[in-house]
Amino acid sequence: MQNNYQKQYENYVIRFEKQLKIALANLSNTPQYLREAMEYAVCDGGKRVRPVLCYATADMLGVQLEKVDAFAVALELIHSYSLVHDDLPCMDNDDYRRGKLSTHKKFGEAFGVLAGDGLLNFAFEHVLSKKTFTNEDAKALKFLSYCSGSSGMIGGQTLDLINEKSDKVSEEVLYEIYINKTSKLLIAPIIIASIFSGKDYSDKLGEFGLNLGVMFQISDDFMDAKGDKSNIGKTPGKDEIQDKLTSIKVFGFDGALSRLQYHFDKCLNILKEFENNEFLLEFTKKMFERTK
Ligand code: GRG
Repeated sequence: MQNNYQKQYENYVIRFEKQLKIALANLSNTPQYLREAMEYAVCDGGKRVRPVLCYATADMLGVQLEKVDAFAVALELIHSYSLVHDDLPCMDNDDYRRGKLSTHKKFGEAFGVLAGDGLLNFAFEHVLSKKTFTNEDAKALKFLSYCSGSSGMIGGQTLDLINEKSDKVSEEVLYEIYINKTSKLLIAPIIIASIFSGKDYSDKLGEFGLNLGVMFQISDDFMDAKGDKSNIGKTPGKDEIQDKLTSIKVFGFDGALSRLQYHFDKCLNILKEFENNEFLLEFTKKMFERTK
């Protein structure tokens, strides 16, 4: 499975990069400097986890990949915008992202803001430009707006900022932050793909995405604590230096590790209820193992 998995992951990424290139070629009337900043932020870097999740879920459920191509692109555009804004001095203030200078460091702060704004808007323009726009597309786009907006990722980032200086943050609040800031944009690709299957898998797959997202964020906390710049692509150890709100801070090292295991087990149990689950099982294992 190992080699098949890697090959399949690469195939999804190749497909995604092709779709991204086509999409970006349609960016019209965008000032050259802004366009360069947007392309810098979204091209050449990142694991492409959200597009891969979207394609893999589509494959698992027998959905034609063509149907989700535009969403795979939109998801990565939105994710990339969130990283650009997260790196700004008024947010996390990071000079490096994806192994290179963060967008505002390269293009200036104002253009970091504008490149993020441009990517976000272009994500919706791109999906709305699908040649045939079906009811499923509308439903999927509505879900994407919900997951990335103030009831999802932006809301989660808000709660994170509000609580980050607090001495004592409850388990409930930390989970609310992680579910919104991280899980929602991982639930989105899974549910979007499932919308095109014609069947309602939202309960089970929503639960899978939620647990995957929390697991992903806890493992990200471990990687910040233990990683080096070459493998995480950004400045390591910042969470502790900046006294950030993380699972390690709230639960301690062992507590965070046991929660990681708990969410991993939950993911596997849900996936086992599906046929053709091999890729997603391996994907989940890889996410879990990257912590070690
Ligand atoms: C600024 C609106 C706004 C939101 C920011 C995404 C985010 C919310 C903050 C970034 C910091 C962070 C820890 C986010 C949680 C999600 C996460 C682990 C992002 C990193 O995603 P990867 O690992 O990154 O998929 P690559 O670079 O591989 O795409």
